[in-house]
Amino acid sequence: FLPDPKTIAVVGCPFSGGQPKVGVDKGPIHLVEAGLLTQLKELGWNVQFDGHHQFEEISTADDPPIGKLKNPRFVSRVTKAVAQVVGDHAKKGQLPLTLGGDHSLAMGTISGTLDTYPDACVVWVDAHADINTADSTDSGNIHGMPVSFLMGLGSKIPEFGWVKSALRPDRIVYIGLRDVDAGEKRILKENDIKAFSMHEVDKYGIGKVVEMALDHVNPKRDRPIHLSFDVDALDPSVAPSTGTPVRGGLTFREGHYICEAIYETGLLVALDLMEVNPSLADEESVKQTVTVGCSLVRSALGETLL
Ligand code: 6HN
Ligand code: MN
Ligand code: MN
Ligand code: MN
Repeated sequence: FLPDPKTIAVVGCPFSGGQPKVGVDKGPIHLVEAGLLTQLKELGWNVQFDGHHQFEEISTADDPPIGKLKNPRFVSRVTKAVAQVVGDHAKKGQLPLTLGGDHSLAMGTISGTLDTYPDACVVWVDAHADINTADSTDSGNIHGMPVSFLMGLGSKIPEFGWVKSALRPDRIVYIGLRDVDAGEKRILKENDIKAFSMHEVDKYGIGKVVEMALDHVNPKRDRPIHLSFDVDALDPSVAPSTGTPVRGGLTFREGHYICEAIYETGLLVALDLMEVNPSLADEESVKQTVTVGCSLVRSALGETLL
């Protein structure tokens, strides 16, 4: 889907409004400072980076909750801007690489992708399903809800009226789940959404799981793929610096295998790396998490082992 010369448009999103922990907004800065852009150039990509996006803050006083949703206006405004930026890059034939920031940003990135490629499918790699609705959420944190908003599930929030219900339930597949809220389990069942939890990763192995996942969302291997990778999909021993770590996650190799296998399809059109939080855990853990984040991105963009 991408014309030559192949160009990555890096969309740095220092944003944390979808969840309460400070620091996740520093994720993109650390990833870029660790040399990610140079590494991608070394893989043969043109890399375009116009600096990290600046989002005009809205003070909490001016952004009271709507129902249970926290920071709704701020999240809506930022994700809408991200949708525009990602969509613009994709329409130019570039591959948007969005560096988060918290996972509410995917409301923007996937909107941008679907606006450009209406038949795209999404591979969502995460410990969590991020499919709470405005009704089902316990935390009120919007990073736990982007998928339901993209599908138009739950009560409509006028503030998010710009989000089209463009994501079909059969066009997303999950890998790595292990902390899914009761309401989310119901939503997954009701909408017949395919998910490979850690149980299936253990049972079948990651190679088979990725094959089955792609068979579900992309049976003829002809649809563009958006990969949204939450670093908390990895086990906390591999990626400790993240806001909602859950034990029992993907190994270093399982995470990388997913990225490599998706690159191999030749169908990747957009990539998110989310939830790297350099303020959580000690310095060594931060370095480890940032380093693994960079290497996941490289694997998804063509780095091979041989
Ligand atoms: N993430 N299910 C929980 C919630 O608050 O709705 C956790 C969400 C985590 C979101 O990691 O991107
Ligand atoms: Mn840009
Ligand atoms: Mn997530
Ligand atoms: Mn997560």
